[in-house]
Amino acid sequence: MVTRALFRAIPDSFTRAISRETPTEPIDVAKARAQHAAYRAAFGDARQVLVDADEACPDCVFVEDTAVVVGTKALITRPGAPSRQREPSAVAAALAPYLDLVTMEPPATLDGGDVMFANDRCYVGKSTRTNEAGIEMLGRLVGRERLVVVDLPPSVLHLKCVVSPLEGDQLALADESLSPDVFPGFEIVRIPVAETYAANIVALGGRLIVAEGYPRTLEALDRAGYDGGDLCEVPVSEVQKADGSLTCQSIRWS
Ligand code: CIR
Repeated sequence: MVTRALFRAIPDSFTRAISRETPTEPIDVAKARAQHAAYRAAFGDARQVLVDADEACPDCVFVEDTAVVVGTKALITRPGAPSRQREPSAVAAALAPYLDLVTMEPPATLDGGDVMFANDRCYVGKSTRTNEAGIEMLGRLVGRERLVVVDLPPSVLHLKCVVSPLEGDQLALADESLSPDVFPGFEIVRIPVAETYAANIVALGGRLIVAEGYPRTLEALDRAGYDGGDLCEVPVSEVQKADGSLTCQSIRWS
């Protein structure tokens, strides 16, 4: 159950956010802010913490990468992209009234987008952003016996770009990304490869926030037991231009 969520406002400098491919259309910051407001509205009753934007941090809206909540603690990360390593300090200050902070030190790097809690396990992607030392530090916090390390190909930015937890023991997994064998004991909801982007879903305890414009994903979720009333579609065109999606725009805890 998500009862609190932290978000960060979008700076004007968002037009310079990291992107692996130059978007065909530049980012429209006003539209990005309207889409961010729609995303926040989808959290309904959750108590929201909003951190100010920082113009020196074009990617600061992607707060998920800066902290991982583990019970009553928050691991303040050291993001793998050097241009993002100034982001966590303001997030840490905003989380401090609610959670005990543990701060990651160099040479560790870890992006929260590589961390997925599902049932009693903690999956972590070893990626271009998350290194061995970062995984080691996460393991100390969550307990090594719970940790499952997943090697990601360089084409996958973060673990949760291709898999995300739904309700109970269900996972949404993009076809042709990772083997379902990596996730024994879970019911896999298959997301068609053409809609891989939509495998990133926020589960809020009964309701799902999904990316707008992915009809076959909605069909897959319908077959898995989610009807229209359980789903909240939000627009994502502008964060998508910066390789962002849904989970990355919030830090959620209860
Ligand atoms: C980056 O490349 O770091 C950002 N432009 C996008 C980060 C998205 N984060 C996530 O999916 N967890």
